[in-house]
Amino acid sequence: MTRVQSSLSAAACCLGAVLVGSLIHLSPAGAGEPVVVPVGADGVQHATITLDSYTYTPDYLVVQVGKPVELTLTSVTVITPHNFLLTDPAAGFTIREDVRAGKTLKVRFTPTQPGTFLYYCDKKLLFMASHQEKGMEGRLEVRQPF
Ligand SMILES: [Cu+2]
Repeated sequence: MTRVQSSLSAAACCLGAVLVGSLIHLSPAGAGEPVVVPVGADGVQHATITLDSYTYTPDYLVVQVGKPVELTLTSVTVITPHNFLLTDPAAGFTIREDVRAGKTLKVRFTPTQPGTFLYYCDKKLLFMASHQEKGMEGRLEVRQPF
């Protein structure tokens, strides 16, 4: 093998590693362990979600129906803006909030029916995959009181 062929195959190898790496990054919503949100002394279910590029942590929350939920959304990015969409009017929430780089904000709602709902970021650059497609989504499971 000549030196040129050798470096070409090395480059192809690296490209393959990068592709495999990005495929592994695309995990389904709620791939993490479910986090059961406790009911605070104030009767509110408080949880914090960290936004990064391109993840929510945790990405699987479990709450009880009929009790208020307060989510603290904290972005740890330096530049990239993200958002948080969680919408199902019949289930008690219509949330669409921009969370700019480094910012924290709170959203509050009371889930009115059991089910599993997706939260996700729909930001995208022209011609690029959306943040959701890059893995930025999570699962909210609303259960009967437990
Ligand atoms: Cu995003």
